[in-house]
Amino acid sequence: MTHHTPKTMGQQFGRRSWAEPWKIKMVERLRMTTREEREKALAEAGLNTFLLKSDEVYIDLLTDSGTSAMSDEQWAGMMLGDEAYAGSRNFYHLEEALRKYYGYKYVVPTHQGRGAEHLISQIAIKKGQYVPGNMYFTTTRLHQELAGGIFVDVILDEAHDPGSLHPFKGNIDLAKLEALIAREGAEKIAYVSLAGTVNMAGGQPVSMENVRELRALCDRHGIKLYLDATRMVENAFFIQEREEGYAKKSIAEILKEFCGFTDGAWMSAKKDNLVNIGGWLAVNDWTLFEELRNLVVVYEGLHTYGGLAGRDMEAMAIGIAESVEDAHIRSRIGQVRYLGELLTDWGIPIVQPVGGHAIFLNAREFYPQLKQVEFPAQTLAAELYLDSGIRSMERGIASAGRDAKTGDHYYPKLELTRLTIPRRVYTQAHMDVVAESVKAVFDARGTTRGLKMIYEPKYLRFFQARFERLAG
Ligand code: P61
Repeated sequence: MTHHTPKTMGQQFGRRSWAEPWKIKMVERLRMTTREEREKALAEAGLNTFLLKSDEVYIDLLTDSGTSAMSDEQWAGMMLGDEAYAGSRNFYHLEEALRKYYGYKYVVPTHQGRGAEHLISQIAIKKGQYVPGNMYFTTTRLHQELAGGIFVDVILDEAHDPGSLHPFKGNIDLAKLEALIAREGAEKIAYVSLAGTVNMAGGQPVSMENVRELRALCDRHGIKLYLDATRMVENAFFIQEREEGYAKKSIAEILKEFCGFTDGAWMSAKKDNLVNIGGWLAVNDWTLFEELRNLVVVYEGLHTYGGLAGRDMEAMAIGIAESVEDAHIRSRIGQVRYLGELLTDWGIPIVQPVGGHAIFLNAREFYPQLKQVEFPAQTLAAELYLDSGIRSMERGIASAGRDAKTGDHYYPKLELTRLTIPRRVYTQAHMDVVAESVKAVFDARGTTRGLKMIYEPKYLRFFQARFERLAG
């Protein structure tokens, strides 16, 4: 037997090891399944991972949304819920945290991100106006369209190329935006919809330079700039790491500086903010705030709870403070990167550079034998589940939906399967299991067949669609 020298992770990668800045106080047991059980479960779910029961899943990488582990302090905060209908003290804690860390003046809580998207879209978009943004997000674009807006993608071309190593693939292409304004006129632009990081591009960041220049451009034309701040703390990490002049600034400082260039933000607090439910809208303009807090009463609840319990707002206020700690965000993104490094080293096609919240497998390269209408990314999600019980999410043609005018599918350049990492939930050993399962599916890719959609809902079809395997 040859002698094997074990190596720590840091040694393998030529650096000192990092570890999570927390320890585990409570655990949730996982259920393992047999291949036969998974075959049956997947068939019942119409080969759609959204329709699986979570009891049928081993490692759940469907999403990082609402799936984070809260800290003991957040749980303690849940016991301090002030469930008054109006003026709950937890709302004021939340408002204070948002003012301190994001810097906006006025805050409206909502039940989750899309509640906030609905409100801002209804108020800030007039029918027929354009809403330029750095790549679409499913719910964001839908709410903009439901309000009569026309979404226009003005992200850098590099964002649509899974192989481009541009450090800020989330940036807006200012020339594309200028061209749109020149063509349509500034009054036809509702606002610029900026997301940091960009989920559908692979969790790719926006640079401080880009938002600074974007602000100046918007000011020149009198256009408002609103931010989807859902993963803006993760975005701040990439600025600290990659942008000149930011290495010594804290995540909290970077976050506040970035938000300072925008007129307001909406948030799915289920991501960065480390809670299981919640969202918010925050703006600097009093008149806009008055309209928002009036509309929130119609759709969510009074403006001091917005569809949330007092305890939810308390957990969010505490989660916001925890989320901007440098050690937290370094270990969070470090874990995602660890998985990415393994897969990259094994020659498995993923979106590069690795983003903040997930690894995005490039299903087009995985299955070159499949046409896009045969749902390569959905196929890959199904195969991964069958192999190991790992649940991932399709982010390709099924997610993109249909063009309302032509009725045809949108054909996104990116055909991806997302392995989304919940915050503070899984260990490095889980990442090893995931990596090995992806490799097993990759090794068997030659004989894999595609899918056809046999049931298609009208809105956000990917959530409830059903599929069948194409005959061989
Ligand atoms: C996700 F399959 N994201 O990534 P809400 N903005 C951004 C998000 O990532 C986001 C929302 C707004 C989810 C959940 C989800 O097609 C899907 O709190 C950048 O989910 O309402 C949510 O926030 C909306 C999964 C949403 C999907 C839509 O997993």
